[in-house]
Amino acid sequence: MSESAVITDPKISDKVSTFYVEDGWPGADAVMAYKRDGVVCLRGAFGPDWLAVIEEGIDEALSGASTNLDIVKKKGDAGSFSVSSQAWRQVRPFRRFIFDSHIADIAWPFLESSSLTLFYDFLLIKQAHSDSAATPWHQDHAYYPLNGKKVINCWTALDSIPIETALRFYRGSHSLGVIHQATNFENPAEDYKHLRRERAAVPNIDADPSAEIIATAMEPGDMLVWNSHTFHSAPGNSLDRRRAAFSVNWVGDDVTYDDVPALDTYRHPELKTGDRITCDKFPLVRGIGST
Ligand SMILES: O=C(O)CCC(=O)C(=O)O
Repeated sequence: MSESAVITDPKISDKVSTFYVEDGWPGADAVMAYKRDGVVCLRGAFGPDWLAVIEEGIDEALSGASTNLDIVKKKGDAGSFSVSSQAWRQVRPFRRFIFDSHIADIAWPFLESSSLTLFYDFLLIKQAHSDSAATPWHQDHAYYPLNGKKVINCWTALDSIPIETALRFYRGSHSLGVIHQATNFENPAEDYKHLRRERAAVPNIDADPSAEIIATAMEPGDMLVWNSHTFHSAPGNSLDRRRAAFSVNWVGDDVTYDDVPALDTYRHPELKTGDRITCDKFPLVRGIGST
């Protein structure tokens, strides 16, 4: 696909509500749009200085500092994609960004919570022509051993992301009140490792005429904020350049632990069902302690 390609799927509209740094945010209008749609975009959330800190972190993470790093090249693709999570404890620049930038101040109002707890960070790099590295429809919450609704993903674009490689959201799906099964990203035809069979399978969102799919092009430093119940997906990277993002995931005061099988990133051996999750691994960053 060339860089001038446009989305041909008429189902996808450029309707993610967008707010600008000059407006001072997140204001009440941004929080209201997030509550209605389950996602908003904050333009220019981070400038070149903070983006440089993240890039420093990426260099460290990819040179061995991140102990939870996967680099995958799908069959037939020229480029690989890399994911790393919970790297903040090993990667100092990621720690700086999470604790010293204004990201917590932006995130906290969306949760309408007395506290803001760091859940984990996530680095996603789709190298040029990782064409098959598509992200299937999923709800982040399907992977979490958590109960509660105050869980958000703050996803900062590190590259220009035209709409054809942008994340897609099922508008308002956070309000459906159902967590579906987790999808196996590596092979969506196979069951996810920690599949919860009692949950409903992910519906065919692309074929559902009532599902409104929204997306938006992004520039470096723009940040999406979405709820962990919101369905989203993304195509592979068919461009001739990198498409990377760094996300920070936060929880608020209605969230408790659910002691079920899940990836180690999201679990803590000492937490029991019903516990608040705030601890060394999931530290309190704003507000009143909840342990
Ligand atoms: O950017 C992508 O392809 C997927 C990102 C995503 O789904 C996530 O961070 O939860």
